[in-house]
Amino acid sequence: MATNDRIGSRVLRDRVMSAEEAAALIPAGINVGMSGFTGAGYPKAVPLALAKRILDANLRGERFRISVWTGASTAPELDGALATVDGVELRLPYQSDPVCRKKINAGEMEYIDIHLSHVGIFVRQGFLGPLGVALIEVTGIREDGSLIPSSSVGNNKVWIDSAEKVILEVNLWQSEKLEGMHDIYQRFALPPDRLPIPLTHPGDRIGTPYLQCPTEKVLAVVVTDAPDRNTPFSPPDDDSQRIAGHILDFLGHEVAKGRLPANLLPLQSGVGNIANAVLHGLDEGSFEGMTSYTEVIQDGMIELIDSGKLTVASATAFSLSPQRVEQINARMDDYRRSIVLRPQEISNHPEIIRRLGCLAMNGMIEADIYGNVNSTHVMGTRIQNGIGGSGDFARNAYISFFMTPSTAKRGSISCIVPMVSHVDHTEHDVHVVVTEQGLADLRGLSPKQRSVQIIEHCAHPDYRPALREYVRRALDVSPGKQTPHLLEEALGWHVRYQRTGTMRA
Ligand code: 0RQ
Repeated sequence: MATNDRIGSRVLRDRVMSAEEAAALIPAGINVGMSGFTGAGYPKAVPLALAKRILDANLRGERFRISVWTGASTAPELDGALATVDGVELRLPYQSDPVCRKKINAGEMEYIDIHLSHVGIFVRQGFLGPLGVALIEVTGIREDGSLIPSSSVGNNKVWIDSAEKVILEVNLWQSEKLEGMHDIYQRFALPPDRLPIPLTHPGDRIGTPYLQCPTEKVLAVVVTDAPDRNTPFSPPDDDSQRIAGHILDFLGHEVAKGRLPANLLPLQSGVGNIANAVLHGLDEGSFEGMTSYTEVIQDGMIELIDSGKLTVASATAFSLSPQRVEQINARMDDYRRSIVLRPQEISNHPEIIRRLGCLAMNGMIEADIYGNVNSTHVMGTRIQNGIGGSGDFARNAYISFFMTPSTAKRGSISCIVPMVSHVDHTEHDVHVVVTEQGLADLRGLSPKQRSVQIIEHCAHPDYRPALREYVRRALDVSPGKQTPHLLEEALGWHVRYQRTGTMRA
């Protein structure tokens, strides 16, 4: 593929330069909005060149840091490289990089963990300060200067609209057949001028396939040829398969009761082993004509499309294994009919999620006996990844599921606790808790009733006696009987783990 075939605009062809030359145009101290969502569509060359520049500055004894805003998580070439040279002052809205995590938890990097649907609004309203540079990976540039997005859309439209200057990476590795898969909604407005977003079915197209960027904003165009992160998926383990089994039984039960249509409602699925096991289970199950309105399209979604069980999938990014990427790239014309990639302002929009009635399925770190959920902090203080889109979906879902194995760290930690050590999703936003032990349907139950369901159906049998005993004594001595607690003991539950290595009362 010749570079010129991918850069139709003559004006922008004249701005092609090396990654090092482009990185030299990024001043220290600014906010940089980068493309990228779950390891797809992130810039591959300029962040590495910038990291090298920062390292050189460090060696000269100079401090050089920028703030990095993205769609969601990226990859070692971006987050890892910049964090390793201590080049990130502040990171938002989501990360899952081990080096970043270490720096954040050591107090060496500021991190703002934001609902993914809020980021665009915050930037457009000016809450986060000026955006100096947008650094965006695209599949190609058309003759008129409009941009063909790549394997994720994320916040790219917000960055391009809001940034003073734009640097583009044209990645020849991305399939040129991605053109036409995207739907970029163009009519965003701030209150009081907002209008309803006219999307009533996951497959609706309400925008245009291209990102618009004034050519005078573009400082540089860098040509790359490198793959997305694309981590291989391991086959679902036993716990994941059991969790998936409980969810499938529950969905069947809801259909039988007439509370869900036979083809279910649009599915939102987090990423990872459990989510993939659920999708795999749906592929083997009997539901037909399903749809998906979600953030990321992972392998399990593609399997469902291939088997004809999923008719359409809407997301903001791919998150695929290397084998699936090859398959998609070879049959892109087929997939373009059943996949729509949108800005995350639309994929995660509460108005649309509520209207469509999504079934939201997300992972968690721990849940408490009353149904509050911690998705982000290990032992209350150490960030793991971030809330991502789980809050956008859970709060507005038709049914919101939270899933985890009942224990962590080879059984020494119970993922069902008296009181979560950090709250991301409150008891009001959590409808169903699922572990390999079973499923607790919390809808329509009071806190005390919920505690029975969660302990008896979800907690590991080794921890049930301690949790039952906690509730019994809390009911006895707690000054309030609505949500009974023994506060010192509830907080001590996690502290005790640090002393004894096991999280039992
Ligand atoms: O630690 O890596 O040291 O072994 O936490 O846990 O079991 O690998 O779980 O990969 O499914 O992630 C909630 C983090 C689960 C994820 C979370 C330890 C455990 C391990 C990771 P090690 P696992 P998963 C849409 C929705 C928020 C974002 C979201 C997440 C590590 O699902 O980031 O939902 N969710 N996005 O050992 C102490 C406990 C623990 C514990 C697990 N109770 N106590 N440690 N761990 N439970 C997707 C997007 O937004 C893109």
